[in-house]
Formats: sequence, structure tokens, C-alpha cells
Amino acid sequence: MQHPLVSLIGAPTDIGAGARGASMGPEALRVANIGPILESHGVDVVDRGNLSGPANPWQPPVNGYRHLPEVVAWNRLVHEAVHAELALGRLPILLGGDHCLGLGSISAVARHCRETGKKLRVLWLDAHADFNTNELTPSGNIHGMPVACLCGHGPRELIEIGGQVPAIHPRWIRQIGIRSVDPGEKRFVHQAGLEVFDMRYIDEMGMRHAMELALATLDANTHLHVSFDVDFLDPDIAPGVGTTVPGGPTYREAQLCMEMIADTGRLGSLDVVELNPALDLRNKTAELAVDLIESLFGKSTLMRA
Ligand code: 4U7
Ligand code: MN
Ligand code: MN
Ligand code: MN
Repeated sequence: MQHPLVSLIGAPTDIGAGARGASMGPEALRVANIGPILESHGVDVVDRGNLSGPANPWQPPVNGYRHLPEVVAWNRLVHEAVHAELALGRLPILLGGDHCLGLGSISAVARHCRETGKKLRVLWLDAHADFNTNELTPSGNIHGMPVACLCGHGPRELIEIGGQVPAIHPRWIRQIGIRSVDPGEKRFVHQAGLEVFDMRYIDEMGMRHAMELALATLDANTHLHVSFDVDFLDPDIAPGVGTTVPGGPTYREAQLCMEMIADTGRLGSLDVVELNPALDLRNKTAELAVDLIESLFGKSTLMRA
């Protein structure tokens, strides 16, 4: 991926989350210098600014979904914005915002891949599987449901955003770093046949082996989408997220993960979601996220200079 054209799209909302504050994620990433730092690696960066959607009314769930109409509105905006950048031949980076936005973003990538005849692979870096439905969810928070929605399991107005249901096939997804899955959600993940490299797998086999397998089916015609939920990282290094789960990847494991993705040269789009500056310490989680994104765009150490 030599000198990619990147577009930053801010989606300042916490509409699908269980804690307020992810709405401040885009600005925290800008304050951590995401744009200039990527430019220092030869990336052409345009910041499209922030999308503007409905406010968070902070209501209890209805029929197992909290804020469904607002989640639909935000995801429609994200879908169109991400698709427009892909149509221009650019690489969109969605600055979230909570992870419900992965539905809008990835449905746009899937639509673009249908239009261009590309093969799609989605890497879901997360502590959580995000495979709940309104019947399985313990919270009603839609940021715990985007993978299920993308696979066609969810409310009609949400799963139809990309124009084709399901937007993607479970076979196209690889989940990495998973360590918190709700009981009903776990059964559903098995039933759907999601390929999950959970923390037990990474402990036993190592990040290198997990990533080799997760990236094994990429080819020259593959569009690789990375959905980076910042709670993927161990909370000791990344406290600025709403749903911390102990026992995540270390700094070095996360770096290796990003470097191996960069080495494929197939990265086509990225979500950076769930960063919650209200819970962060002096913006350190935002700075860490930017550091890892640098590696994703090929920042290399001396050996590969
Ligand atoms: B995130 C949870 F119950 N599974 O559904 C739920 F543990 O996008 C958490 O991965 C979901 O941060 C976390 O509410 C969503 C919970
Ligand atoms: Mn998530
Ligand atoms: Mn297109
Ligand atoms: Mn998560």
C-alpha cells in the first residue's frame, strides 16, 4: 500500500453505547494528531470533518433496543459517507463514535465490493463478539449487535441499510482478541460459525499464529476492512473505553497485529471506535490508538526500513 489516499470521517456519537463519552472520540484522535502523523508516513490525508446526527436522548431500551431510530439515522449517515470515499478511490477511516457504527461502515464497504467485484475480509479487533440480538442482549445496547446485524440478524431498518441482506457472510469475518461473550451470544456465535481467535487462542498459539491464520485467505483482489474497537487492547494500556475487559493484548502483541495487517498491503478501510475520552487519562488511549494506526499504515522499525 504505497502512499494511500486517506479520508478521516468523524462520527461523534455514543448512541449505541452503555456509557456516555464515545461521542468525544473523533476530537480526541485529532488532538492526538492522527492526521499529521499519518501524513508523516507519506499518506495523503483529508479530514472530512464530523457527520452530524441525532443527539443521545439517553432512554431505556424498547423491544430490546436502546435508541434504535437514532442508531439507524447515524448508520445511514456513516454508510453514505464511507461509500462516497470508497467510490473516490480513497481509504476511509471512521473516527467513532461507538461500535454500532460498524454496521454503516462495513455495509458500505460490502456494497463497494459488490460494485467493484472485490473479495471482502473483515478483521474485528475487539474484546467482545458484538453478536447479540434484541433477544440475547443483556443490555439493549446496539454497540453489542453490529456483527449480528451485518450477518442479517437484527431489525429490518438497520440490516437493510446497505441495500442487500445480509450485508456480509459470517465466513468473511475474523475476530481477534475476544474475551467477553454473553451466554446466549456464545451459542449464536457457534451456530453462525464465526471464526474467532479469542484470548485463549492467542495465549496458547501467539498473536503471530493467530494473525497468520486470520489473514490466510487474502489475495490480490481482496479489500481488507479493519474494525478496531479500542477495548481490544488490555485496559492497563488503554483505560479510555466504556467496556473494559482485563486480559487483552499487550502493547507488543497489538503492534504485531497491526504490522502483520500492514504487511498484507490490502488494508482498504478502517473503523476506530469505542474510544471514550471521558474515561481516559491525559488522552493516553487516544495516543496509543494513533500509534497503532501508524503501524497499520506501515510505520516500520529499522529492520524493514
Ligand atoms: B463493544 C455486552 F453485555 N456484550 O451486549 C452487551 F457485556 O462495541 C457488551 O464491543 C457489548 O464495545 C460491548 O452489552 C460492545 C455486555
Ligand atoms: Mn465492539
Ligand atoms: Mn462503490
Ligand atoms: Mn468491545
